[in-house]
Amino acid sequence: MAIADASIHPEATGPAKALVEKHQAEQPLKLYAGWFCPFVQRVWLALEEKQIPYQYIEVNPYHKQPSFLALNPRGLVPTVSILDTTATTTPTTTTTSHPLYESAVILEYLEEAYPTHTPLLPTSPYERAKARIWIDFVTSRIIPSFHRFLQYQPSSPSGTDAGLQKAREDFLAKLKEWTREMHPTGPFFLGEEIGLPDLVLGPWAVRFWVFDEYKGGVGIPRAGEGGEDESVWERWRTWVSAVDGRRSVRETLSEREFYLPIYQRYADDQAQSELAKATREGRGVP
Ligand SMILES: N[C@@H](CCC(=O)N[C@@H](CS)C(=O)NCC(=O)O)C(=O)O
Repeated sequence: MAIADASIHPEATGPAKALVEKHQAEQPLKLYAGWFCPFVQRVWLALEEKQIPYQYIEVNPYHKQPSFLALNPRGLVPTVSILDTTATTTPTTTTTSHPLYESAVILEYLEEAYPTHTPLLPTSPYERAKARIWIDFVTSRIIPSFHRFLQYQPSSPSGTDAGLQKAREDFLAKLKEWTREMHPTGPFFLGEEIGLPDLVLGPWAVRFWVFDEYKGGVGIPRAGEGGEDESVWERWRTWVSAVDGRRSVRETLSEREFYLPIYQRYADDQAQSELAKATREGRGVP
């Protein structure tokens, strides 16, 4: 059955449209993507940062076509398909395409499969493991909290609703916890160079305007107004401005007006995506 989410704009616009157009030629690695999706943006950013050749293929994951479900039975974007030239599944086959899905898994795969491309994790096993704790924190803690806040339905439209304020405070507490783990000066999470922690949260950080639009503001204090948390928020602002100014981030974003109807449905708690349902049922990220 068609759901309202299925009526999203069919293609990328603005800067992302230009990038999509540059990545239409056939490549061994295909990115099945939705222009609007922050999980897709994670992988798209990694492909851009690592300069891995890829073919961009737009998919509307709310119309679950059998050909797409054959690649990813969960029917979610991002999904990638990789041409493995070494696989020999039958005596006569020398090349096979393999699908892969789940943004965090794809990011790890790209790190391992393209070792000579720009690394996005530290070299020391201990530092890599620590980075993974905070990568997981984004998916298991920050994003569910982002969605509880976004999908919260206030009992009054005034923005003073106590439940809304609690959702906001919970979200801000998680952001602070993450920020305290950053490299002291950065500007990125791990230091001077962009890395996977930045790529996993960046797509949400550049969408915080949705809280201004629908929920009375995200609540991050302005410079100098953070009180006893000022140094944490100062570090956060440094990080956001580095991420927000990054070429790969700018070029993978569409025009804001096309995100509006999508986020409006989340803000009204009407979205029927797996993520929206998981949030309603307290299940975190699907
Ligand atoms: N855990 C997945 C989540 C991906 C996801 O939820 N993608 C959304 C678009 S942003 C989707 O494909 N939704 C289709 C649906 O909910 O049916 C990942 O990290 O890749």
